[in-house]
Amino acid sequence: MALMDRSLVQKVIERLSQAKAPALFTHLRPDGDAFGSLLGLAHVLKDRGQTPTLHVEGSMIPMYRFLPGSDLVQEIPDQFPTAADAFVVLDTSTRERVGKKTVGWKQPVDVVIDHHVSNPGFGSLNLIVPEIPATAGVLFQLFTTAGWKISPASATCLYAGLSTDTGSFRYRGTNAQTLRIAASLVELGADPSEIAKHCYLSITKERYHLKKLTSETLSLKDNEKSGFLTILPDFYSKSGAKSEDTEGIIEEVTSIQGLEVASLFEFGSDGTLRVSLRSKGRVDVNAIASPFGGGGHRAAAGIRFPKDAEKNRDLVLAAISRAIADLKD
Ligand SMILES: [Mn+2]
Repeated sequence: MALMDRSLVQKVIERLSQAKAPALFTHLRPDGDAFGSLLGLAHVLKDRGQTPTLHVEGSMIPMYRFLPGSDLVQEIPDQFPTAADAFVVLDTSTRERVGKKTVGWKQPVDVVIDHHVSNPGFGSLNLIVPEIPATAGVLFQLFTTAGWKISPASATCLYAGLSTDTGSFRYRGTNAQTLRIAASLVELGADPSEIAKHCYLSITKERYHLKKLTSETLSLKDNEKSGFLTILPDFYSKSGAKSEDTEGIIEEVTSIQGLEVASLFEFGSDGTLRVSLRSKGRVDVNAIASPFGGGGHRAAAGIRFPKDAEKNRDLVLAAISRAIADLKD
């Protein structure tokens, strides 16, 4: 518990306890930690007699429907829900990433719970713990401190979040404490092999096809220390895949021997560009993303550009080249 400010944790516990009907949100293009944290918190609050509502831009992703309570997840409403008495945001590094519809809301964010080092703290209470590699892990520590019961359903959701955000406990940041949290969640009812089956061994053939098309675009540069992939707008019509199917494609490039940085450039049909960056750990990709208004972690970061896709792709590639040139072997 040394990692978390005790008085802040106490305030978060009090604020969450006070709410009869907290509205829980996470980031757009949600991943395993986003859904796992959202549902993990929802189960605990429901077990305490509260009635949380759960909101995600674009609603539930099929891959994560195995998570207990996934039918509770709703599309984000046009306005902040009138019956809600707390605005809680999980695993989301900026206010904008809560979702397009929410950006104009006057309702202030009450509680932010996150692990992104780049999070500026956009709530009244901000429990941001970069030392824990997943928001699900931050929630576990919070529940333990509060003495709140973690049901098998909640443990399953939190374990899924912790497992996916650490790349199955492989990424830098995974430490003894991470594994202790995982062990506790297993004791509380999470089934590692069952969760892994859903998170890692269940891709659709459309996703496989998108991955194949994207893999063929691989370009190695910087003396084969960096590599990038490109997704063109027509890859979706060719493969039948959806935008969430890009998750994980970049990891395979990162695994190439000798490679330090992998990037993926997704060109939208509307001129936008979405960039994903991954590092084996020597290069800080959060530092590459930040000057462009992006962010994330040392080993994984992202950037979004509303226009000038090709120009911005070249600028990011140049920044990667400079970061690699700065490495001392
Ligand atoms: Mn996360």
